Amino acid sequence: MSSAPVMWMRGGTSKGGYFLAEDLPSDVAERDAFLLRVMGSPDPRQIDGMGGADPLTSKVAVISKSDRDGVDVDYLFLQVFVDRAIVSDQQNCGNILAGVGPFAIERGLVTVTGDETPVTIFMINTDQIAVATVQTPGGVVDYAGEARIDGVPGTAAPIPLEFHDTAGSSCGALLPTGNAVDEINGVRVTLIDNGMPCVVFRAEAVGATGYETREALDADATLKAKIEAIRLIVGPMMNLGDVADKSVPKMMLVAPPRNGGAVTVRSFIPKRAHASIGVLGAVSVATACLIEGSPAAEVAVIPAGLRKTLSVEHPTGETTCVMELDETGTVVSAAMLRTARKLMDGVVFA
Ligand code: NQM
Repeated sequence: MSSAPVMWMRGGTSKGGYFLAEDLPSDVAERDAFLLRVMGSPDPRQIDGMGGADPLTSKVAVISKSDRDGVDVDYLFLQVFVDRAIVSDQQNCGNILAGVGPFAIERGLVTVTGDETPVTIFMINTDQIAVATVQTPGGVVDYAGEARIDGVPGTAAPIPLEFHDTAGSSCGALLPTGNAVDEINGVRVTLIDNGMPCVVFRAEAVGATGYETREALDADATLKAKIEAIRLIVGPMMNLGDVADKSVPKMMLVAPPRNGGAVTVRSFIPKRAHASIGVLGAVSVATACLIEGSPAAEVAVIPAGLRKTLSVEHPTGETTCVMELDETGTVVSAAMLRTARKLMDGVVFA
Protein backbone atom coordinates (compact mmCIF):
# COMPACT_ATOMS: atom_id res chain seq x y z
CA MET A 1 0.00 0.00 0.00
CA SER A 2 1.49 3.36 -0.94
CA SER A 3 -1.10 5.97 0.01
CA ALA A 4 -4.26 6.48 2.09
CA PRO A 5 -6.82 9.19 2.85
CA VAL A 6 -6.07 10.85 6.19
CA MET A 7 -6.98 13.84 8.32
CA TRP A 8 -4.14 15.37 10.31
CA MET A 9 -5.38 16.85 13.57
CA ARG A 10 -4.24 18.29 16.83
CA GLY A 11 -6.02 16.41 19.60
CA GLY A 12 -5.50 18.12 22.97
CA THR A 13 -1.76 18.57 23.39
CA SER A 14 -0.89 15.84 20.87
CA LYS A 15 -0.98 15.65 17.08
CA GLY A 16 -1.33 12.85 14.57
CA GLY A 17 -2.99 11.14 11.63
CA TYR A 18 -6.67 10.10 11.81
CA PHE A 19 -7.62 7.24 9.46
CA LEU A 20 -10.81 5.32 8.75
CA ALA A 21 -10.07 1.67 9.53
CA GLU A 22 -11.21 0.72 6.02
CA ASP A 23 -8.51 2.96 4.52
CA LEU A 24 -5.66 1.05 6.20
CA PRO A 25 -4.40 -2.50 5.47
CA SER A 26 -6.26 -5.07 7.58
CA ASP A 27 -3.05 -7.06 7.96
CA VAL A 28 -1.38 -5.66 11.11
CA ALA A 29 2.21 -6.09 9.89
CA GLU A 30 1.37 -4.36 6.61
CA ARG A 31 -0.51 -1.59 8.45
CA ASP A 32 2.41 -0.98 10.82
CA ALA A 33 4.97 -0.90 7.99
CA PHE A 34 2.78 1.66 6.22
CA LEU A 35 2.44 3.84 9.34
CA LEU A 36 6.19 3.73 10.03
CA ARG A 37 6.78 5.05 6.48
CA VAL A 38 4.07 7.70 6.91
CA MET A 39 5.68 9.04 10.11
CA GLY A 40 9.28 8.63 8.90
CA SER A 41 10.26 6.19 11.67
CA PRO A 42 12.71 5.00 12.81
CA ASP A 43 14.64 8.26 12.77
CA PRO A 44 15.13 10.73 15.64
CA ARG A 45 14.22 13.60 13.25
CA GLN A 46 11.50 11.73 11.29
CA ILE A 47 12.80 13.76 8.36
CA ASP A 48 11.28 11.44 5.75
CA GLY A 49 7.75 11.51 7.15
CA MET A 50 4.95 13.42 8.84
CA GLY A 51 6.00 12.78 12.45
CA GLY A 52 7.24 15.70 14.52
CA ALA A 53 10.29 13.97 16.09
CA ASP A 54 8.42 13.72 19.40
CA PRO A 55 6.26 10.89 20.78
CA LEU A 56 3.47 13.47 21.24
CA THR A 57 3.34 14.17 17.48
CA SER A 58 3.89 10.62 16.20
CA LYS A 59 0.41 9.26 16.89
CA VAL A 60 -2.35 7.59 14.93
CA ALA A 61 -6.09 7.13 15.44
CA VAL A 62 -7.93 4.39 13.53
CA ILE A 63 -11.69 4.89 13.56
CA SER A 64 -14.70 2.90 12.36
CA LYS A 65 -18.45 2.86 12.87
CA SER A 66 -19.29 0.69 15.89
CA ASP A 67 -21.56 -2.38 16.01
CA ARG A 68 -21.78 -2.10 19.82
CA ASP A 69 -25.05 -1.09 21.49
CA GLY A 70 -25.14 2.59 22.39
CA VAL A 71 -21.72 3.25 20.87
CA ASP A 72 -21.11 5.45 17.82
CA VAL A 73 -17.54 4.66 16.86
CA ASP A 74 -14.63 2.38 17.71
CA TYR A 75 -11.23 4.08 18.22
CA LEU A 76 -7.89 2.30 18.13
CA PHE A 77 -4.88 4.34 19.21
CA LEU A 78 -1.44 3.53 17.81
CA GLN A 79 1.82 5.00 19.09
CA VAL A 80 4.39 5.12 16.31
CA PHE A 81 7.78 5.17 18.03
CA VAL A 82 10.07 7.91 16.77
CA ASP A 83 13.49 6.28 16.75
CA ARG A 84 12.51 2.61 16.71
CA ALA A 85 10.56 0.53 14.19
CA ILE A 86 7.69 -0.09 16.63
CA VAL A 87 3.97 0.64 16.32
CA SER A 88 2.26 -0.09 19.63
CA ASP A 89 -1.39 -0.60 20.58
CA GLN A 90 -0.42 -1.17 24.22
CA GLN A 91 -1.66 2.21 25.43
CA ASN A 92 -4.64 4.46 24.98
CA CYS A 93 -4.41 8.21 24.36
CA GLY A 94 -6.90 10.67 25.80
CA ASN A 95 -5.44 13.63 23.92
CA ILE A 96 -5.77 12.08 20.47
CA LEU A 97 -9.24 10.99 21.65
CA ALA A 98 -10.27 14.68 21.55
CA GLY A 99 -10.12 14.63 17.73
CA VAL A 100 -12.08 11.39 17.33
CA GLY A 101 -15.55 12.96 17.69
CA PRO A 102 -14.95 15.75 15.16
CA PHE A 103 -13.32 13.29 12.71
CA ALA A 104 -16.23 10.83 13.03
CA ILE A 105 -18.73 13.59 12.28
CA GLU A 106 -16.68 14.95 9.38
CA ARG A 107 -16.44 11.47 7.82
CA GLY A 108 -20.21 10.90 8.18
CA LEU A 109 -19.94 8.12 10.81
CA VAL A 110 -22.01 10.16 13.30
CA THR A 111 -25.04 12.33 12.60
CA VAL A 112 -25.19 15.79 14.10
CA THR A 113 -27.93 16.06 16.71
CA GLY A 114 -28.05 19.82 17.41
CA ASP A 115 -25.72 22.64 18.40
CA GLU A 116 -23.75 20.04 20.36
CA THR A 117 -23.31 16.42 19.34
CA PRO A 118 -22.32 13.79 21.92
CA VAL A 119 -20.16 11.05 20.41
CA THR A 120 -19.88 7.79 22.32
CA ILE A 121 -16.51 6.19 21.65
CA PHE A 122 -15.38 2.64 22.38
CA MET A 123 -11.64 2.74 23.08
CA ILE A 124 -10.36 -0.53 21.65
CA ASN A 125 -6.98 -0.39 23.42
CA THR A 126 -8.59 -0.59 26.86
CA ASP A 127 -12.11 -1.92 26.13
CA GLN A 128 -13.65 1.18 27.67
CA ILE A 129 -16.03 3.96 26.76
CA ALA A 130 -15.67 7.73 26.60
CA VAL A 131 -18.19 10.36 25.62
CA ALA A 132 -16.96 13.45 23.76
CA THR A 133 -19.22 16.44 23.20
CA VAL A 134 -18.52 18.24 19.93
CA GLN A 135 -19.72 21.75 19.01
CA THR A 136 -21.87 21.43 15.87
CA PRO A 137 -23.81 24.67 15.33
CA GLY A 138 -25.56 24.74 11.94
CA GLY A 139 -24.94 21.02 11.46
CA VAL A 140 -21.14 21.19 11.03
CA VAL A 141 -18.16 20.78 13.36
CA ASP A 142 -17.00 24.10 14.74
CA TYR A 143 -13.35 24.08 15.79
CA ALA A 144 -13.23 27.77 16.77
CA GLY A 145 -14.13 28.87 20.27
CA GLU A 146 -13.01 30.34 23.54
CA ALA A 147 -11.76 27.26 25.40
CA ARG A 148 -8.12 27.34 26.45
CA ILE A 149 -5.97 24.37 27.47
CA ASP A 150 -2.45 24.77 28.76
CA GLY A 151 0.19 23.49 26.34
CA VAL A 152 -1.72 24.80 23.28
CA PRO A 153 -1.52 28.46 22.21
CA GLY A 154 -4.75 30.39 21.66
CA THR A 155 -8.33 29.20 22.09
CA ALA A 156 -10.64 26.70 20.37
CA ALA A 157 -14.07 25.09 20.71
CA PRO A 158 -14.44 23.09 23.92
CA ILE A 159 -14.57 19.28 23.67
CA PRO A 160 -15.41 17.89 27.12
CA LEU A 161 -14.41 14.24 27.55
CA GLU A 162 -16.09 11.95 30.07
CA PHE A 163 -14.72 8.63 31.26
CA HIS A 164 -16.50 5.96 33.29
CA ASP A 165 -15.05 2.82 34.81
CA THR A 166 -11.51 3.31 33.60
CA ALA A 167 -9.95 1.47 36.56
CA GLY A 168 -7.72 -1.41 35.51
CA SER A 169 -7.83 -0.50 31.82
CA SER A 170 -4.63 -2.36 30.97
CA CYS A 171 -3.48 -3.85 34.29
CA GLY A 172 -6.72 -5.62 35.26
CA ALA A 173 -7.14 -3.65 38.51
CA LEU A 174 -6.77 -0.10 39.74
CA LEU A 175 -3.92 -1.26 41.99
CA PRO A 176 -2.50 -4.29 40.15
CA THR A 177 -0.37 -5.44 43.10
CA GLY A 178 -3.24 -4.88 45.54
CA ASN A 179 -1.04 -2.41 47.42
CA ALA A 180 -1.28 1.35 47.74
CA VAL A 181 2.51 1.44 48.08
CA ASP A 182 5.30 -0.85 46.88
CA GLU A 183 8.99 -0.23 47.36
CA ILE A 184 11.25 -0.60 44.32
CA ASN A 185 15.00 0.12 44.46
CA GLY A 186 14.37 2.03 47.71
CA VAL A 187 11.67 4.24 46.14
CA ARG A 188 8.08 4.16 47.44
CA VAL A 189 5.78 3.91 44.43
CA THR A 190 2.08 3.52 43.72
CA LEU A 191 1.44 1.19 40.78
CA ILE A 192 -1.90 2.38 39.44
CA ASP A 193 -4.10 2.22 36.34
CA ASN A 194 -7.16 4.44 36.11
CA GLY A 195 -7.13 4.59 32.31
CA MET A 196 -3.33 4.64 31.95
CA PRO A 197 -0.79 2.40 33.69
CA CYS A 198 1.32 4.75 35.83
CA VAL A 199 4.06 4.53 38.43
CA VAL A 200 3.60 7.43 40.84
CA PHE A 201 6.36 8.46 43.25
CA ARG A 202 7.72 11.56 44.94
CA ALA A 203 10.15 13.47 42.71
CA GLU A 204 12.53 13.90 45.66
CA ALA A 205 12.76 10.11 46.03
CA VAL A 206 14.72 9.97 42.75
CA GLY A 207 16.70 13.18 43.36
CA ALA A 208 14.44 15.55 41.39
CA THR A 209 12.32 18.48 42.57
CA GLY A 210 9.22 17.96 40.41
CA TYR A 211 9.45 21.54 39.13
CA GLU A 212 12.03 20.97 36.36
CA THR A 213 11.47 21.94 32.73
CA ARG A 214 10.96 19.23 30.12
CA GLU A 215 14.38 20.06 28.67
CA ALA A 216 16.15 19.72 32.04
CA LEU A 217 14.53 16.33 32.65
CA ASP A 218 15.38 15.06 29.17
CA ALA A 219 19.01 16.14 29.63
CA ASP A 220 19.41 14.27 32.95
CA ALA A 221 20.77 10.86 31.96
CA THR A 222 21.33 9.74 35.58
CA LEU A 223 17.73 10.49 36.56
CA LYS A 224 16.40 8.78 33.44
CA ALA A 225 18.44 5.65 34.11
CA LYS A 226 17.14 5.46 37.69
CA ILE A 227 13.54 5.82 36.51
CA GLU A 228 13.90 3.31 33.68
CA ALA A 229 15.37 0.73 36.10
CA ILE A 230 12.23 1.02 38.25
CA ARG A 231 9.98 0.81 35.18
CA LEU A 232 11.55 -2.43 33.94
CA ILE A 233 11.07 -4.04 37.37
CA VAL A 234 7.42 -3.01 37.80
CA GLY A 235 6.23 -3.97 34.29
CA PRO A 236 5.53 -7.63 35.20
CA MET A 237 4.15 -6.59 38.62
CA MET A 238 1.57 -4.47 36.78
CA ASN A 239 0.57 -7.40 34.51
CA LEU A 240 2.21 -5.63 31.55
CA GLY A 241 4.96 -8.20 31.05
CA ASP A 242 8.36 -7.13 29.74
CA VAL A 243 7.97 -3.38 29.11
CA ALA A 244 11.37 -2.75 27.50
CA ASP A 245 9.69 -2.14 24.11
CA LYS A 246 6.41 -0.73 25.43
CA SER A 247 5.27 2.85 25.96
CA VAL A 248 3.70 1.94 29.32
CA PRO A 249 3.81 2.30 32.25
CA LYS A 250 4.25 6.07 32.39
CA MET A 251 6.52 7.38 35.13
CA MET A 252 5.00 10.15 37.24
CA LEU A 253 7.14 12.30 39.56
CA VAL A 254 4.94 14.19 42.00
CA ALA A 255 5.57 17.16 44.29
CA PRO A 256 3.43 19.63 46.27
CA PRO A 257 1.44 22.07 44.10
CA ARG A 258 2.91 25.54 43.62
CA ASN A 259 0.11 27.41 41.90
CA GLY A 260 -2.96 26.62 43.94
CA GLY A 261 -3.58 23.24 42.31
CA ALA A 262 -3.84 19.74 43.78
CA VAL A 263 -0.44 18.32 42.81
CA THR A 264 2.56 18.98 40.57
CA VAL A 265 3.64 16.28 38.08
CA ARG A 266 6.56 15.69 35.77
CA SER A 267 5.94 12.63 33.61
CA PHE A 268 8.11 10.40 31.49
CA ILE A 269 6.15 8.71 28.66
CA PRO A 270 8.14 6.64 29.37
CA LYS A 271 11.61 7.60 28.10
CA ARG A 272 11.04 11.25 27.22
CA ALA A 273 9.58 13.85 29.50
CA HIS A 274 6.05 15.01 28.62
CA ALA A 275 5.63 18.68 27.63
CA SER A 276 2.46 18.77 29.75
CA ILE A 277 0.66 15.57 30.88
CA GLY A 278 -1.48 12.91 29.21
CA VAL A 279 -5.23 12.94 29.76
CA LEU A 280 -5.63 9.46 31.24
CA GLY A 281 -2.19 9.87 32.82
CA ALA A 282 -3.56 12.88 34.70
CA VAL A 283 -6.69 10.93 35.71
CA SER A 284 -4.51 8.12 37.07
CA VAL A 285 -2.24 10.49 39.03
CA ALA A 286 -5.26 12.40 40.39
CA THR A 287 -6.67 9.05 41.52
CA ALA A 288 -3.38 8.18 43.23
CA CYS A 289 -3.65 11.47 45.15
CA LEU A 290 -6.90 10.18 46.67
CA ILE A 291 -5.36 6.94 47.97
CA GLU A 292 -4.53 7.25 51.64
CA GLY A 293 -0.92 6.62 52.51
CA SER A 294 0.32 6.87 48.93
CA PRO A 295 3.32 9.07 48.01
CA ALA A 296 0.97 11.24 45.89
CA ALA A 297 -1.45 11.73 48.81
CA GLU A 298 1.48 12.91 50.94
CA VAL A 299 2.13 15.89 48.66
CA ALA A 300 -1.38 16.58 47.30
CA VAL A 301 -3.86 19.22 48.43
CA ILE A 302 -7.31 17.69 48.05
CA PRO A 303 -10.62 19.55 48.29
CA ALA A 304 -13.50 18.04 50.30
CA GLY A 305 -16.64 16.48 48.77
CA LEU A 306 -17.58 13.61 46.48
CA ARG A 307 -17.15 15.75 43.36
CA LYS A 308 -13.60 17.02 43.27
CA THR A 309 -12.02 19.47 40.85
CA LEU A 310 -8.33 18.63 40.85
CA SER A 311 -5.87 20.87 39.05
CA VAL A 312 -2.81 18.85 38.05
CA GLU A 313 0.13 21.21 37.56
CA HIS A 314 2.61 20.27 34.80
CA PRO A 315 5.59 21.85 32.95
CA THR A 316 3.43 24.12 30.75
CA GLY A 317 0.52 24.94 33.06
CA GLU A 318 -2.21 22.76 34.50
CA THR A 319 -4.87 20.24 33.52
CA THR A 320 -8.12 20.15 35.45
CA CYS A 321 -9.73 16.76 36.16
CA VAL A 322 -13.23 16.61 37.60
CA MET A 323 -13.52 13.38 39.59
CA GLU A 324 -16.73 11.86 40.92
CA LEU A 325 -16.40 9.57 43.94
CA ASP A 326 -18.92 7.25 45.53
CA GLU A 327 -19.49 7.04 49.31
CA THR A 328 -16.65 4.52 49.66
CA GLY A 329 -14.20 6.99 48.15
CA THR A 330 -13.91 5.06 44.87
CA VAL A 331 -13.51 7.19 41.75
CA VAL A 332 -16.47 6.35 39.48
CA SER A 333 -15.97 8.86 36.67
CA ALA A 334 -13.59 11.52 35.48
CA ALA A 335 -14.04 14.41 33.08
CA MET A 336 -11.63 16.72 31.37
CA LEU A 337 -11.80 19.61 28.95
CA ARG A 338 -9.86 19.29 25.68
CA THR A 339 -9.89 21.01 22.29
CA ALA A 340 -8.92 19.80 18.81
CA ARG A 341 -8.14 21.30 15.43
CA LYS A 342 -8.39 19.98 11.88
CA LEU A 343 -5.05 20.72 10.24
CA MET A 344 -5.33 19.05 6.84
CA ASP A 345 -7.53 16.56 5.01
CA GLY A 346 -5.98 14.71 2.10
CA VAL A 347 -3.88 11.76 1.04
CA VAL A 348 -0.68 10.65 2.74
CA PHE A 349 2.03 8.73 0.84
CA ALA A 350 4.33 6.04 2.14
O1 NQM B 1 -2.61 9.74 29.06
C1 NQM B 1 0.99 10.86 26.10
C2 NQM B 1 -0.67 12.44 25.46
C3 NQM B 1 -0.32 11.12 26.01
C4 NQM B 1 -1.31 10.15 26.40
C5 NQM B 1 1.54 9.67 26.64
C6 NQM B 1 -2.61 10.67 26.88
C7 NQM B 1 -3.28 9.99 28.04
O2 NQM B 1 -0.42 13.46 26.08
O3 NQM B 1 -4.47 9.75 27.93
O4 NQM B 1 -3.19 11.61 26.38
O5 NQM B 1 1.42 9.48 27.85
O6 NQM B 1 2.13 8.92 25.88
O7 NQM B 1 -1.23 12.52 24.35
